[in-house]
Amino acid sequence: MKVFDEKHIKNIVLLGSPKSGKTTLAETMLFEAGLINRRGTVTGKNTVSDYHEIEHERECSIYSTLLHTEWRNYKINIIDTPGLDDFVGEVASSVRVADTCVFLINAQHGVEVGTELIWNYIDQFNKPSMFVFNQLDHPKSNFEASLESVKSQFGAATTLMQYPLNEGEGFNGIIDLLKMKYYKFSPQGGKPEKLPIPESEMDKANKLHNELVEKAAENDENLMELYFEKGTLNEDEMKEGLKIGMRNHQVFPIFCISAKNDMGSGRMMGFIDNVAPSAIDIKPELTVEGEELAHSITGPEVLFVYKTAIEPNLGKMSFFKVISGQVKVGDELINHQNGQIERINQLFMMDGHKRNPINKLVVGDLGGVLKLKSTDTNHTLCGKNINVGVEPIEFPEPKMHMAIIAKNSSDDDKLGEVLNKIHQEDQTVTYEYSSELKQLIVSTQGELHLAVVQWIMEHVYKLNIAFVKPKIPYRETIQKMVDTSYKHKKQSGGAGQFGEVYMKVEPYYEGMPEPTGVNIRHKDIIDLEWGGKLVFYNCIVGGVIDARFLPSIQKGIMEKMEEGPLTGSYVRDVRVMVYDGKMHAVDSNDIAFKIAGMRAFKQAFIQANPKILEPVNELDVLVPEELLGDVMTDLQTRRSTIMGIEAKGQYQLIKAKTPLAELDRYTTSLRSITQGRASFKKRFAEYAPVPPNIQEKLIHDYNGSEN
Ligand SMILES: Nc1nc2c(ncn2[C@@H]2O[C@H](COP(=O)(O)OP(=O)(O)O)[C@@H](O)[C@H]2O)c(=O)[nH]1
Ligand SMILES: [Mg+2]
Repeated sequence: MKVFDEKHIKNIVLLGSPKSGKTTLAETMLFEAGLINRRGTVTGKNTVSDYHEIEHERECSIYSTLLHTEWRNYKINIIDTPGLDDFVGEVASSVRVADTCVFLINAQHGVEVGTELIWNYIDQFNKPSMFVFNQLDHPKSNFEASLESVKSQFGAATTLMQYPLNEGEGFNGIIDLLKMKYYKFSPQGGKPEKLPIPESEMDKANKLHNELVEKAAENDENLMELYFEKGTLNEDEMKEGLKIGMRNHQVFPIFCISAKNDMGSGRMMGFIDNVAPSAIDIKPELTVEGEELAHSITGPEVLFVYKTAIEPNLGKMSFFKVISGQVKVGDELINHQNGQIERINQLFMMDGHKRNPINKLVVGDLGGVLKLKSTDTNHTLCGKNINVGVEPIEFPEPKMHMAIIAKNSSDDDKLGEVLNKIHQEDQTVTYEYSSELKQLIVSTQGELHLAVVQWIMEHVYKLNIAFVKPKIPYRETIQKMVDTSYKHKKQSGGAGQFGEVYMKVEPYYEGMPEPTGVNIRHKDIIDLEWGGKLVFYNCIVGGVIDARFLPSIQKGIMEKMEEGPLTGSYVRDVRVMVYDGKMHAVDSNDIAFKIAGMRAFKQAFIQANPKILEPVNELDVLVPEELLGDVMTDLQTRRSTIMGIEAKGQYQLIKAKTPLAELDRYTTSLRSITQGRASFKKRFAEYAPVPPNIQEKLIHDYNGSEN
């Protein structure tokens, strides 16, 4: 395999809504370059990019795939991504290592669902970007309307480079505004004829060409001067201006193609070769140490692992970008995160599942390496004389949580191990054992993502599993003060037990005054692991209970607080004053006082108007204006309190507080109410009392389950 030098490597990522044609375009780009001699199709389950069995089953991309093509002495690395927002983790990692984002717009629909979500990742890094209008051959293609939607969403930086001729079923032409040529395709597509622009298009083409010249001049003072002098710019000068504009995230060029009919991708690749920035043209990489690391061939050797795949029968494949220097077979590198030494036994250029061995890769290039022992996604590998960590990829927060159970209990132990492997491959799948809920909780981006996890567990790891709704971590507390006492006395056989306590139990709140009417001897403030406090006062007068028994009483209370009297949930925010009692010279001991403390507390708690509290989340729901009503109605059925609504461009931002118990499958239902046009964020806000009818039901269910 040929080694390309750093000036001749371009890294692009294909982004866009599902079914816009990313995978088809990737296939076409390989075919155009002669790297494959037959084009596969997504439905034919034979594309280079969608090679996983689950992708064949679902006929869509689920994983990001690294491929490459070669166009006029340049190597273009292509990362094809899934469009569904359940798999946005793959977008996050791919955008991170790409140098140009190629955003596909389905010309049938214009800007679609989930676009903002993807765009946020581009914007975050100000990545050079271009738009490609695909499916111009489709009978429903509407270039003008799609263009309008792109302009209104992405603003003045969108820059028309081409427009289509004979859009729709007879699509066969592109007017190129940079070259001022008419590209005419035969019905089979492929290499077009380059013709003069037809007379009938001249006015329009001239006008748009002039706009393009201005756009190219805008980004650089010298070009601006040149433009004022000459009244125009030549092609090279325009390319220079566009390149600067792209690098500064101020020009988003627009191209026209039909990926399916193999029309226009060659011209687009030519532009990527000549104008799109390569890794060495873009800003230095930031390290976690806060330093800049230049993308330089003579710099120290630094690799950044952006993706990990665990292939059955093959082992772990790590995908990396050469951030600086060059990597060769046989190199020994140090993992910045854990100090382990990794040897590069083989290096690959990747085309889907096809591995092309290569001896070295230079700065900017993307590649794969097999069987690294201690290296995961987001790790940095460093050569001698340097030890830096590249700023990690920030993966999105999980949106959906489910408890996982093995159908066969002998598989219980394997669950964690397999989930760990799945997490290595996809960091947006997380899992955690909740000792509170006594459930293993798996978190994903949505229902489809969860279905993929289930598929992998069953098909790859042969584990039969089910997902069930996680329990809600309720809390219990009280609402009034109760004064109570309990005598624990046991005299059957042997040594007896005796302990008697008097206590006041009341709700605790931050900043409340010290209790009155008691004699405070000692105060303990306990920050409970599960939130809230227990404040415990020893108010014993005249030594009626030995000080050494007070910790036992407190322990008894704590034990009850760990398993609340109403539903077995944790108790929080109570204050207890132990102010009287009795002990027995022989029969009193720690256990007796622990039991007395526990029972007195339980008795008081039940009389103190106890309340079940539920976790409430703060929701930010971003929704297109016309769907506001539907989303609000749905939120209201979920017992939400609407805190406010703000306008955000064409969107409305609803801020609400919603009980966690009501957020079951919210991702899915919001998607179906809005056809995926809304997004949301949630975070824990507070614990709040549940309504009386729900309290009754919870207590009833708990008592039922106890019997
Ligand atoms: N008419 C037409 N269909 C296309 C074009 N590109 C892709 N498609 C079809 O759109 C569907 C989705 O394509 P795919 O490449 O899987 O889209 P992706 O989800 O963006 O990767 C497939 O059935 C393709 O055949 C195109 O240029 N024109
Ligand atoms: Mg795809």
